[in-house]
Amino acid sequence: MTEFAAVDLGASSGRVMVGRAGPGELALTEAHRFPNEPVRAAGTLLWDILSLYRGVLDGLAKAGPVASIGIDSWAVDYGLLDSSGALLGNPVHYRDSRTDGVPDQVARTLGDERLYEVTGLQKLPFNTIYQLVSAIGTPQYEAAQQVLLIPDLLAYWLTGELGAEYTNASTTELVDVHTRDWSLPLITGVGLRPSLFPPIRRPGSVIGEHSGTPVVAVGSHDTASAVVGVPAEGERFAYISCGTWSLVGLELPEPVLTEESRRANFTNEGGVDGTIRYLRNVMGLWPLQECMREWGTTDITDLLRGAAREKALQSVVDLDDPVFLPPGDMIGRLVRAAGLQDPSPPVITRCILDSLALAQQRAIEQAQQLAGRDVDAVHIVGGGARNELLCQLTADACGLPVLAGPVEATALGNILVQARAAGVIGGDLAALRAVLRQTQQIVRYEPRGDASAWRHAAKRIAG
Ligand code: LFR
Repeated sequence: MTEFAAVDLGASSGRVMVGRAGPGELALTEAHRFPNEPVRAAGTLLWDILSLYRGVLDGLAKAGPVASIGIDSWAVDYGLLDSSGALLGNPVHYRDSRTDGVPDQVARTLGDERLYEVTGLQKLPFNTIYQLVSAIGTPQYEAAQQVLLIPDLLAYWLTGELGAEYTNASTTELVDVHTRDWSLPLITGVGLRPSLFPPIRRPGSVIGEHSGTPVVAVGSHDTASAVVGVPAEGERFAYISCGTWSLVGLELPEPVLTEESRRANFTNEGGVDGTIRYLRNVMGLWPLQECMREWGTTDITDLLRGAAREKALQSVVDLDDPVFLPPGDMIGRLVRAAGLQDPSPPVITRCILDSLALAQQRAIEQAQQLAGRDVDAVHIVGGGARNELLCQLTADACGLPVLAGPVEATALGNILVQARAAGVIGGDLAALRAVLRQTQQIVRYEPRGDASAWRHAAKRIAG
């Protein structure tokens, strides 16, 4: 068995995991976990990137000797480097409000239809394109020589090598989904400098070395690694990578770029091995995390027990509403949107979970229609796979079996791509997923009752 280190940075914590892999074998242990606490300074919400890098270095030291290192994180955010390679300020958090109004401004220049034709990306206010356009004219932007997405920035600090890993670059809304490379017409069309963007690198390629250990490009977008980590058999499956976000969709060989798909705001993000991650961002567990922060509790078990005792579908909200995107006063926003009379923690938790199951069901149904592919099962991976109530409600809402696990799909996807690059495990994505099915615990939830109550609830929201 060979050991690999996966650096996995999430919105609320970072981890360095050690994966042991061999033919038919795959096991993970956590070497180090550290908090990821954004900081608001002078009115801007920032990532504390040096504290994250400190966590990565400490974690790699604790992990000990490994065959290689792979890094993944959330998407879209970046650091700017000056001509000496120094970082120009802290990366800004995608939930910061600096892009307010920018998507409409860019749409007026380029047109949303053209943007979708070229990139296939869903329009999210925080896509890199909008963040960069909002930075044009600032001293930082004017001094910048390179833009590096978060995992590429960390890889640069570890190895001294510049590059842009493809799956994550695909989330910028500046990559052409046809050529799978930077779109120069779009970059210049919005007034950005093409020289800012380093060459694209593919998952599985060697980036460089850190203290003699190879650093290997993986699906550096955490969701791309999570999709590798979905233990599905065949093609007829939907996945939900459920954590702070729920990324809900299908794996396809080609993008879907129809007008209906654009209107439904489905994205065609780049996956490992040239696949397309056809999905939509659903608000995920973020609203619950924010409420828990306001309630001052970290005990989700107790909340879920209370929520399970509440009557189903009493109040639902449209979790796709961008009103829930920024941090702060989440309870107030939910109470107002749902018209809750009794905003106790169990009632609010149940409202969030019912609404999330409903939003997930809607995305799965739409993805099937838009892509013309039916599914037989829904895989839930990531932290949400631990949430039994959410898994059951999702099965009920979809009228399909839910297969929950692994919780650590992202780190496992990261390790699998490294293990394959090292020649320790062979094969295509199907072969990698077969290893997951042999080695990881997966829990099956059958749908209960008929889904009509869910359809009525969906109408309540739409109406
Ligand atoms: C999940 C994720 C999503 C992306 C969001 C913001 O962690 O990477 O895929 O849309 O974070 O980057």
